[in-house]
Amino acid sequence: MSVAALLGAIAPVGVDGKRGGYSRHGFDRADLDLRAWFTEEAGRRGLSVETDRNGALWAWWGSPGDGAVVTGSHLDSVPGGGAYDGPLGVAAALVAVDLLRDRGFTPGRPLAITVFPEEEGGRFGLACLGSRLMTGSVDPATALRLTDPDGATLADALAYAGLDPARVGRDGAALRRIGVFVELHVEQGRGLVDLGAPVGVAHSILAHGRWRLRFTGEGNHAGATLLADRRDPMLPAAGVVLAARRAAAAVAGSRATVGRIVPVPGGTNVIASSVDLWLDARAADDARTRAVVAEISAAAAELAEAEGCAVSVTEESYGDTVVFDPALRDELSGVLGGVPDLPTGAGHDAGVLAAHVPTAMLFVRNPTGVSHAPSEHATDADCEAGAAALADVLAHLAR
Ligand code: HGY
Ligand code: MN
Ligand code: MN
Ligand code: MN
Repeated sequence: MSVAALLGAIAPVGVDGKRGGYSRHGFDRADLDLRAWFTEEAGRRGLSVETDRNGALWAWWGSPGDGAVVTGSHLDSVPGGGAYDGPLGVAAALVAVDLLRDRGFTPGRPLAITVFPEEEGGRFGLACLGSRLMTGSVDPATALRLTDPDGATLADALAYAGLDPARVGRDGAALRRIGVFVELHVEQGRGLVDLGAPVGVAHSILAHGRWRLRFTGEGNHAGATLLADRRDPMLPAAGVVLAARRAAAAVAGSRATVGRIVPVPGGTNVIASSVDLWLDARAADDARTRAVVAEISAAAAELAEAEGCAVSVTEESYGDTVVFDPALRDELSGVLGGVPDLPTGAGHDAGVLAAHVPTAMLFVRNPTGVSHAPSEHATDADCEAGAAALADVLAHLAR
């Protein structure tokens, strides 16, 4: 079965009628359907599937064991996301197993495909939640208190998925099972397009984090309240959106984005009592990311004071720059005939695991360069080239 056919099975009609985002959340019905799809496809290939204490799926070729060659990615998406970010890595892994079987290859060490839950943080707000739990990069008690937009907690979601919330947290046994982890991912940018290459190796990941800014003012009537009598939190919130762009523009290579603003109560004829907005900030290193966020936080304080509002800034997640192991990068590039290595601005479970186990990433060309939107794309031919490259890498590592 081709990568495209596998992707077609799990990318139902998106928001605009095209192939687009699917499971916007971890551990809800849509996500459980995707997990069932993966389990069925893995079973078709004779892979035995287990779920670890943090909800990651592991599909084993042969018996589970320590020091395994592990590949995989995620199946959840962002609201209105594309059909490749995450699923391409999972589908390519399944096809790579097919290709290796066709070649008569038998792994010389345990080999597994993993699916990490809640990579996008689209439901509980913490990106790479599954891999952060596995590596102990997030405190379990803090994680279990995370709530989704409907007020359900992660503990509720885990229980709904048949898992014991009391068992989440750093999983040393799982980490010992990973001798090397290789994630294949659609490129989120135009690097490979500009290089004219279908496949590449990841060099590094930007430092990046998420901050919630909460502006608190006074809810009131949109018609009966004179302007002079207002303490409208929407004004400083709007100012921060512009301040974020200014702050990022002043630091080379950095990015700052406000993609989500939630006024409370959110009535058209109601002055909001509070406004939450989320800042996504990224830069080449920790110092620059922190500098951008400090600049934005200072602007937020000034803007809030000018409108008689209060503001709080809460860091919800953060990951420092990741530079993938140069020797492993070069080794895999060599296996693939010298494909280029390139940086990425996007975060990944591989970026979390890299601090704990030998880790690498393969990228597949994205002709649009767009991601986290329905126009994210990879041609069928490049998807197959990615799966073939992954098969070569897995055969090399599991020889
Ligand atoms: O947000 C990211 O960079 C990733 O796509 N989760
Ligand atoms: Mn993503
Ligand atoms: Mn991804
Ligand atoms: Mn009224």
